[in-house]
Amino acid sequence: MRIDVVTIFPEYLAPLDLSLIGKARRDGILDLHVHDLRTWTHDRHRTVDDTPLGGGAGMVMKPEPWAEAFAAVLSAGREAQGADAHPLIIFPNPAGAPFAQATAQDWSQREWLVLACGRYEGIDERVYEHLADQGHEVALVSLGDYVLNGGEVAVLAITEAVVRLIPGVVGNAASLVEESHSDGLLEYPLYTRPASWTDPAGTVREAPPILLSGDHGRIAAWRREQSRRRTRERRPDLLPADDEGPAPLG
Ligand code: 6GU
Repeated sequence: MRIDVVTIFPEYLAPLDLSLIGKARRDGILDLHVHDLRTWTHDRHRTVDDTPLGGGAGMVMKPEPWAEAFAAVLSAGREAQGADAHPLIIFPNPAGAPFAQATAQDWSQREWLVLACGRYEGIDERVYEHLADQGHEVALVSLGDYVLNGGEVAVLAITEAVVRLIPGVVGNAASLVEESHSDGLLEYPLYTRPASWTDPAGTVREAPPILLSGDHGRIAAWRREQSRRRTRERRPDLLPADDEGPAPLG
């Protein structure tokens, strides 16, 4: 997969050299290119923003540097990926559609993503219109209902969520099947040795005995019930409206 990131803070993306994403790059699974938007400015101050037309607080990103950036990045990408390569152009934006595990699954199968980091109040709306007119697929996505200062942190999150789903990036493919959100529920509680642990306050804490029983059928049933209970408590919005909850006693 090729990923291009356009930002005014290229240093913000330095963590993409680390850990699993860094390894995917070194292994040739991920071809990541980070670009400084100011490359495509032409004034002494390398200006990328201006005041909002119509008035109001804050600053808006000017369309010209973005249009030049996309022309250059898309042309270099086509050079590398082949003339018929089609990028998905992604704008992290608090006003976007929710980014979820299903989005990550979908995007992990694309050959080319272009992630464009807005800052300030946002990017001039005509940039999106221009890209759509050029026939490009454009997506605006949000990480959740809160506001970040720019798209960089969202790009770190989106890149990690997507790249770890590419075959060969996470060593044990089975761990991708069992984790939270992969089946629409939160993951069950996890335990490791020692089965009996005395915490620093002196309390003896036993792991659930069923996990030591060796009965894989009963363990799977227990985990499913734990997943459902945890999801009902923490994220009832994820459950079907008709979910019954635990059967009443007696
Ligand atoms: Cl994707 N961008 C920004 N700027 N703020 C956000 C966000 C994205 N998701 C939640 N807040």
